[in-house]
Amino acid sequence: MHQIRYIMVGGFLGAGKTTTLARLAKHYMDHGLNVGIVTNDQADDLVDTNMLRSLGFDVGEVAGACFCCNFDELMSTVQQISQQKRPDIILAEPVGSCTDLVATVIQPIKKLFDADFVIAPYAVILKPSHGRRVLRNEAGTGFSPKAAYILKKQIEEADLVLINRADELTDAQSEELEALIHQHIPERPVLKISAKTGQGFDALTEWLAQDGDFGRRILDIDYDTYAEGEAELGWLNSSVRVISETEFELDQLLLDIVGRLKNALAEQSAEAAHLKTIGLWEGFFGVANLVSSENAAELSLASNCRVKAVDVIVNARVACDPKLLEKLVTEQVTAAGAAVFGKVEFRRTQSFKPGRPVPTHRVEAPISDGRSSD
Ligand SMILES: Nc1nc2c(ncn2[C@@H]2O[C@H](COP(=O)(O)OP(=O)(O)OP(=O)(O)O)[C@@H](O)[C@H]2O)c(=O)[nH]1
Ligand SMILES: [Mg+2]
Repeated sequence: MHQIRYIMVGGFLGAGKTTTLARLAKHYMDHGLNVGIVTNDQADDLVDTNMLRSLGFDVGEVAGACFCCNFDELMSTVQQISQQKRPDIILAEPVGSCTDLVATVIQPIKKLFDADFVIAPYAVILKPSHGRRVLRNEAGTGFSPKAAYILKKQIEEADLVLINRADELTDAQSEELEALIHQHIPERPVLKISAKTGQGFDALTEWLAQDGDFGRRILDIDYDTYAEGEAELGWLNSSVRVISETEFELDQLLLDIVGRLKNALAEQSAEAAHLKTIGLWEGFFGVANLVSSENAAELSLASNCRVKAVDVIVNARVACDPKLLEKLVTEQVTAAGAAVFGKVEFRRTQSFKPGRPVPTHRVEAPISDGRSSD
């Protein structure tokens, strides 16, 4: 009987989940496998979905609530993907402020859909910038201890922790991160990867191909702290059209939006967990990001094109009040549009604090699927 391998990759906002999944999807497709990707967010207008579709992948989206709170939609999205071509692999990206995914997603799949899926090892990405500050228990992480709690819980439930951005880390820095992880969760397997360059991906795909009883580390978690930590993040998804009488560089506009927002947030001492923006026009697309106050704004995918109009989606997750976030995004996107002599039409903006997570299912003790691991 054909079972789908369910590969979920977790990790904090901006850790590199989408970049990792895109690389994994390409790897599996190059090996002749059918791959479906499921993205997730608290609202719609997702940079990730648009980016992955623009890259040519088969993507389903669960928008409006996280996987754990909308488990049925996760399963029906997988079914929809399966209607065209039955996937060999489903790659799932949970919301970066979510945790307790073993108890609320993986274990319920084992319990309710055991015949349909094989669960791959649950890999969680550690984001070096915020990961280092949180695991050092530094004051001034940019996040409150409650938001930092989420990042810690995320790695606690992992079968495998991935230290991403190895391309940027010195040996001493990645050794420090590994030591910090092991202080927090002794003896947990750790892999150093770069989702950008592909470093460490042979080892990662070997890991993910293992059959075993994975996804069984059910957290001891305080939902009040988790909910309060998540609610400290301002969330904004906005879609905008910029129209100019003169041609402009699409990539420059995207970088300018993120760069201006970085400065505006710094003035308010508001830490960005992840700012991302995609610009789409007539089949062309570019993406720009900011993953923390200590990183620079960067163009992660270049369109290399000049346009007179572009549809822009901005997704911002920042430790600040959502009203302030909306004001800053409105001002800075308008200013970036004006810099290319453009008129900016805000089509739709959703800004809010994530609500308390109320999982559809929560399994209290791991279900054994008869396979052995560890
Ligand atoms: N240098 C470097 N940059 C990376 C690497 N992986 C991801 N990035 C960049 O980090 C940013 C965030 O990556 P994403 O893959 O969008 O992160 P994410 O975890 O999906 O973010 P959310 O969905 O918002 O939680 C992008 O600008 C990526 O290009 C890496 O290995 N090295
Ligand atoms: Mg993502």
